[in-house]
Amino acid sequence: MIYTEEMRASQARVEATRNIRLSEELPRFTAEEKGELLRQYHPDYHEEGFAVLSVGPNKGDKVPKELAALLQGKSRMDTADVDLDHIQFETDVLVIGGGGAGAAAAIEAARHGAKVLMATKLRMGDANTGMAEGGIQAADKESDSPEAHYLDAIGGGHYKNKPELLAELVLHGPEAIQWLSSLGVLFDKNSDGSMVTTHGGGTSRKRMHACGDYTGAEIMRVLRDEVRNAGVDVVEYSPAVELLLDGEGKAAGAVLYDFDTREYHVVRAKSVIIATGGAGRLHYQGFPTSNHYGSTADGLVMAYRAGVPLIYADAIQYHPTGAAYPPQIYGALVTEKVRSLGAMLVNKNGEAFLHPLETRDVVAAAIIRECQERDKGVYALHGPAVWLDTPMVDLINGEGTMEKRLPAMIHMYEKFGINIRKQPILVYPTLHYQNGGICIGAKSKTKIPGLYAAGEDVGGIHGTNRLMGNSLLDIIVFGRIAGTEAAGYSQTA
Ligand code: MEZ
Repeated sequence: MIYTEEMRASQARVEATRNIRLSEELPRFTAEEKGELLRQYHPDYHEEGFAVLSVGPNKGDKVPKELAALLQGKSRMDTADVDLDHIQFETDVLVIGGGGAGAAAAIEAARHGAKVLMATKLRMGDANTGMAEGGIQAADKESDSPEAHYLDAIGGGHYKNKPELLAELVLHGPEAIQWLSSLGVLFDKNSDGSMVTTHGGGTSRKRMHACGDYTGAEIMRVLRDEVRNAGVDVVEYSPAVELLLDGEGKAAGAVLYDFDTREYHVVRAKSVIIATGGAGRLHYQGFPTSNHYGSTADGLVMAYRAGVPLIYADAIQYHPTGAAYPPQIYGALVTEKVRSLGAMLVNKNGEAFLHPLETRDVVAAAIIRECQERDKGVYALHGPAVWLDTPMVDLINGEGTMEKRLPAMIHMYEKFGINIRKQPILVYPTLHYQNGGICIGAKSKTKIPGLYAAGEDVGGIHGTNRLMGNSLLDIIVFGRIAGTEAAGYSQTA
């Protein structure tokens, strides 16, 4: 590993001052300080990064300028090349997107007797779902409750969450874990057979259920098989480029673009579910991203063009700990679970500067602040950084904890000669999640009859700041609801 002299000296200081423990003693932020921190340092608040929409259902809304360009741009299909009378596929339910939400929706729609076609931009499973590491939240114990889950999430979301959506999310939490387990997801268990649960940022109870630090990959593995078992037809490398509405303004299908043949295909469907994920690969404000290559706001754009309002499109989540070094993994996710297990965020002088399990927006803002203050941050080739003191996980929880709980993290760094059990790592916020998105009601319905949406492309569930593990939960809860509802609608259409 090539360290600069400054990084080497800083790491030595971090190691020499490893006497801090995760405790209430650490700086916490009051509500006013949080607001101040956000206004001063959080990139969401760099006003120049946003454009004001002048057309469409949400006239006057602010959106990142990269997204505004897509929303206001031309259709991604050349209408002269599409013969709408030439229908290649006919189905009851069309699911657009092959991540966790799309898969859950397709499985449930098929189980309710619908003929289902899934169209994916890349391969089924190439999605942010597979990249979510640390866990899925669900309040399923006596010491916890959906009410506590609700309060944590609404506080974390700055009280902007749509109550009916959040209630749906937390009430279905335990059922979602049972459903995934019944399909074969191997959650971590204690020796007595109970689930291992941990804290995440902003959670008052231990309710994070995990499969090591590859929770999303394990969930996606199982869902991918189940989609096939359920008899869903899957068309890969065929992104939807435009929705089709009938003469009464109801959902009627979509136009797909086949990456292999470069032809357009018309799909006629009785109901349509948008589950295309987020927008991280638009690299808002030049940030690195933890997102997969397909996250380019496709669903937001299609829904908006069809007349569906978006909500909180300017609320973007920067995960506090993206890898800042080595450059080959710049922006890759360093799971919040590392902090849940006790690792501290430390500046170059070995000082801990906040409680590491504050909500994500606050932690990200505090890291940016630390890096902006002279002599506190470290410079790590591509930009500023602070240290995440990973060896503390084994120091606090015992030798072997990292091996057991963070195998994917160990592996990611091992490839570059970095042993995270022995050396702290450099981190900086990375563009992680689209908090806002398509407006839906509690049954995943959009304002267009027959059009449903689920997953990261939906807004309102998490307000303007999501808590860790609530996204893996929402893709299952709202994916399943969308599938059930769309199947029911298709039988009446
Ligand atoms: O919900 C997430 O974004 C998540 C589980 C991320 C992580 O840090 O592991």
